[in-house]
Amino acid sequence: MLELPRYGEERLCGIRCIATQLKVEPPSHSVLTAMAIQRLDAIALLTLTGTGFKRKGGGATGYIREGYLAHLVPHPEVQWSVSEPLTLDELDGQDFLDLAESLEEEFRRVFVAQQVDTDHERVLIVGLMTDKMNEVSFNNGLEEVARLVETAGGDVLQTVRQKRSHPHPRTVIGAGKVDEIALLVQTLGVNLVVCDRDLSPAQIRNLEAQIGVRVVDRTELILDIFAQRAKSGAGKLQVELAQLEYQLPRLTGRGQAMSRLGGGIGTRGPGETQLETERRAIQKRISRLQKDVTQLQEHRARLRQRRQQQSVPAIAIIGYTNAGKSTLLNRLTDADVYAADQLFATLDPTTRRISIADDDSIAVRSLVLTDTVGFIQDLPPALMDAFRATLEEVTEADALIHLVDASHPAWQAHIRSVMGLLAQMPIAPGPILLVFNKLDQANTNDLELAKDEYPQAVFISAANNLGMNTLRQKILQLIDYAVTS
Ligand SMILES: Nc1nc2c(ncn2[C@@H]2O[C@H](COP(=O)(O)OP(=O)(O)OP(=O)(O)O)[C@@H](O)[C@H]2O)c(=O)[nH]1
Ligand SMILES: [Mg+2]
Repeated sequence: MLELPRYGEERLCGIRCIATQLKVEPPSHSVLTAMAIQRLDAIALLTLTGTGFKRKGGGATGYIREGYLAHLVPHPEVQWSVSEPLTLDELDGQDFLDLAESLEEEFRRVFVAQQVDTDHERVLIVGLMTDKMNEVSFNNGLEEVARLVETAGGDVLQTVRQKRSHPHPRTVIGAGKVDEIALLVQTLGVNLVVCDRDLSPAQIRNLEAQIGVRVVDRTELILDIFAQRAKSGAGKLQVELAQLEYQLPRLTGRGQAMSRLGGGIGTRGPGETQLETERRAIQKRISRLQKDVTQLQEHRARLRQRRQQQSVPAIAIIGYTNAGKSTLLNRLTDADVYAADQLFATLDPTTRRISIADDDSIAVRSLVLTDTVGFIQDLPPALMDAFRATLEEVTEADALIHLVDASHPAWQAHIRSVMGLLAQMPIAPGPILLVFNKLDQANTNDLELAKDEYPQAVFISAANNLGMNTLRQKILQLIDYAVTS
């Protein structure tokens, strides 16, 4: 298919296409799709009838008797309009300029209405289910991507799914699906496509070229949310490092396109020189930030050492994002940490001291409790590295509370993800107390299952103050165990 420059969703491309066919039949779906993707002004599909006579050159000629006229319409459900069969005279009598102008006028009105409607990104999510995945985890993953999009401030307009044995090397999804998406992008006014898996720089480039709007992968989406959330200096520092580490290997892709554009004298086009400069600048900034993060790590280590000298046991609350970690810290201490029904509400760790009275003796024990950044499945490696200072709070704690949202349909997968990420950390964490939260919202079957599978676990509702005394006593046992073991 011919690649034409794109004119945006309020314009047509200024080209009318005439095609011929041998049978009298309306334009096929693929012809109409091509018209929509290229935003052609109109297509006239002419039917050649009669065998005609053989010309010297060989090709048969025929007579044009009738044809169809098709053009786009600014309506999300209809997309295009196809005429009844028209005679050649009728087709000839069409004022195409007038048609294109009035259509553009209508497109513009719809486009402006969409823009006024929302200043959020209008997002289409693409999910690929390969042989390795099962339906449930695939759908949970897609739902999570949708929540991430909403958290980042986008509106999910539609989700497109495809099953393939393995990802297409150039475009992840198959060519037909790419066309379908390109069409949906046009008709729905989508301005961002988000893929549920990580993409190579080349895949992003190919998809963007064929779909015509920006394409991002899951990691870029998560990094974007982190960038929005980072409030403290340390948070911003770690996010910037993660973003640059993600971008650096991806610069090559854009660089090739740039050097092709450059085409200057000699082997290095201006684009390439610029790319080199850009890469060096990024590398320099990365080393600078790495040093800052190392300093931050040392600073945190000194704070922890001081605590250890005072022999105050430290417990970190960890868990999947949105499990209720901050709500729990607020409930147990007088902290006022931001807690909200959002993914990655917390980026910066908050540490608070609490005292717990032991039910069995009159003693009161002091300890410090730290709330940390939430985990997510397949946490991007760039984030794992950049957030090492924050994550060290986890590995350096004397013990962990692993909080699980028992009301989430994927709670079992969440537990596996968190345990998997813990296993990747350079230092093995201390003993872990498993705590199921949102008892008030969880269904009975899930609670039964959780009790069966994890008989040692504690069940609470941090928001509704349920099971908190049991939890406090379990925390005391946990620190006794951690300190003596
Ligand atoms: N129904 C119910 N909701 C709860 C409970 N505990 C927390 N929540 C809600 O769950 C949402 C997430 O709570 P947070 O405390 O922000 O969760 P978090 O684990 O700190 O999340 P991140 O910082 O985003 O990783 C909030 O809307 C809380 O009000 C509970 O016991 N029951
Ligand atoms: Mg939080």
